[in-house]
Amino acid sequence: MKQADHPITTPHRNITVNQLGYPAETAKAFVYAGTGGGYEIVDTTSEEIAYRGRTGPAQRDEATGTMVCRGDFGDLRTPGTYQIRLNGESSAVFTISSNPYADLQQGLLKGFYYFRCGMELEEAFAGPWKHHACHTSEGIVYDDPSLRLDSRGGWHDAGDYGKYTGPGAKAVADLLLAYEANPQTFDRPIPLPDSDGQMPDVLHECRYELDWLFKMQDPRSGGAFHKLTTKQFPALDMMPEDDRADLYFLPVSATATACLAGVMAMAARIYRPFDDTFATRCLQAAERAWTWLERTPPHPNGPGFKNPSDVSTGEYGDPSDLDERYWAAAELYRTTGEASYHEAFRVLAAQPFPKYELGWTNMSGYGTIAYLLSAEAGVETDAAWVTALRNGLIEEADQLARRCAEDGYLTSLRPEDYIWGSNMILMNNAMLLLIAGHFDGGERYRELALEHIHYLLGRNVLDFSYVSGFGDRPVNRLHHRPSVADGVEAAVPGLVSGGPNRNLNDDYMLEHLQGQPPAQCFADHELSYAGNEVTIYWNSPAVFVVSHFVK
Ligand code: G3I
Ligand code: 9MR
Ligand code: ZN
Repeated sequence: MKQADHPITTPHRNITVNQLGYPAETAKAFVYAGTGGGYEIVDTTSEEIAYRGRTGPAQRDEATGTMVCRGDFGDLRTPGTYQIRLNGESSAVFTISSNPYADLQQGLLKGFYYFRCGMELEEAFAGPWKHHACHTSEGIVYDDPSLRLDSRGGWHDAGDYGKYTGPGAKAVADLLLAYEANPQTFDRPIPLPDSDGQMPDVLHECRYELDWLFKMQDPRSGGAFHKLTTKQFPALDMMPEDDRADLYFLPVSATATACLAGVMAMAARIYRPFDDTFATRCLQAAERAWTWLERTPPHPNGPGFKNPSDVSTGEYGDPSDLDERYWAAAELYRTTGEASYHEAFRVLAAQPFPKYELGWTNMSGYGTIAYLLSAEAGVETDAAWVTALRNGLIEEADQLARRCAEDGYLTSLRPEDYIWGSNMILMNNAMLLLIAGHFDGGERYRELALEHIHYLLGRNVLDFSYVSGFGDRPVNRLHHRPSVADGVEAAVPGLVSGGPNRNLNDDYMLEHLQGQPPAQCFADHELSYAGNEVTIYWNSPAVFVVSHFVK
């Protein structure tokens, strides 16, 4: 494998910082895996000492299994380039500036362009990561092989080339919410081949996925096919255009159908000012999916979608469809104001399932957000439900805040949260904190959300920036087929790695990481799909979070 010859050359450091730097007017801290003491922060331009401080006391940190201490240097606000020195050790060189994450936001969004399927990625936009059009053939309908349908477009899910309805809906929902929350931060063109100077690029990018999601609606029933994939994963070193095995539309599932309804109803609202025809088409798709759901009894306890025995690509099984239905009802109500959706929402809200989750297994948080935003927008809502959901949201955020105070690296991840895709949990939690902050009006949650960005960009025990191409020690050997196969030394940039996974769910981890503490169960290696893969729905909450800190 070509990247094996190019291991990361920057050595691991014990003094860890956000490798991209810190916004000037915020709290700033580094974390040191060691016992600490007096430190200096050197201005690397003048070589003069800009700041002196002492770390706090060292404490044992459960998730990382190390003694850690923290140095707070929020008072240092002068824009510049700095390095921390402590006990003869040095940190990465980082900046303090007014707007340190503008390129990161653009890069994370550009990541979606690199996931695009069905079109050539031209050098003008893709640089060395260009490739030919892939997966352009019709897909075979699994439960009626005589039926073949247009399947082209959308984003690859991850390091594999499958395309899955639910995960796609989560990714679009995060990006659309990011745009709704901070539209001005999306003014700068990426640019994309579809940039037109009218509609922001984030909406062009989402439209690429939405255009594909239309194709996932079964023309026979209005339900949504669960996924579109080959029967098996292709080899790890295969470029997308060389993956020519038959593509199958796997059977309709309720979770996929509800996700399609939710995201289409959302899109109908957001695209309305830019493209009336497209918005109407989105709404029709959402309504048709909802009609399918009305005909189909919910399954609160499974079974949900199961791979047929001859299919081994991602299953994305989900025992309950109540949360996806809840999301769909909330979005349809927010967009149309029709009483029947409100009633459906209330019935679902009364069911005992968590209401604040943002993962593909539980999309309830999107429903809660939609309902609370409806109230804010003046759509008629139930005061009792608004109060209960708002209070519940704040309670969740308070719980996350308490965990941040207990963690050596200042995040809300508990030792048990370091599982497959822990960086999604990290970013989802930060997202929840920001949304709670929106409804609560305080600054505290926002500050905690920023600590999660610092972890993602290098202030973690492994001193990794978990975003390819960003920071001075980024992950580079991703489990991402194009990055493995394209012969380019640098991985496709702007992709969020899954992160540490204490369950060691792949052979590479089992062989190399036995006995490691949860937050150290990670290797930057392409064979480690349970730690170092990338997905659209790990990138998307990062876009949401980072957008809050871009000017
Ligand atoms: O829900 C349980 C939780 O209750 C339990 O405490 C925890 C502890 O182990 O596990 C949780 O389940 C995990 C589940 O994800 C939910 O997040 C499983 O352990 C874990 O194995 C499972 O991993 C998923 C993986 O597929 C395998 O099914 C990842 O989330 C999911 O992101 C990943 O998705 C793959 C696609 O199938 C194919 N494409 C690539 C993509 C990313 O790797
Ligand atoms: O590449 C696959 C990745 O996208 C999935 O997340 C992962 C788990 O389903 O599986 C990967 O494929 C591996 C397969 O499961 C086992 N044989 C090796 C494959 C990687 O080349
Ligand atoms: Zn493709």
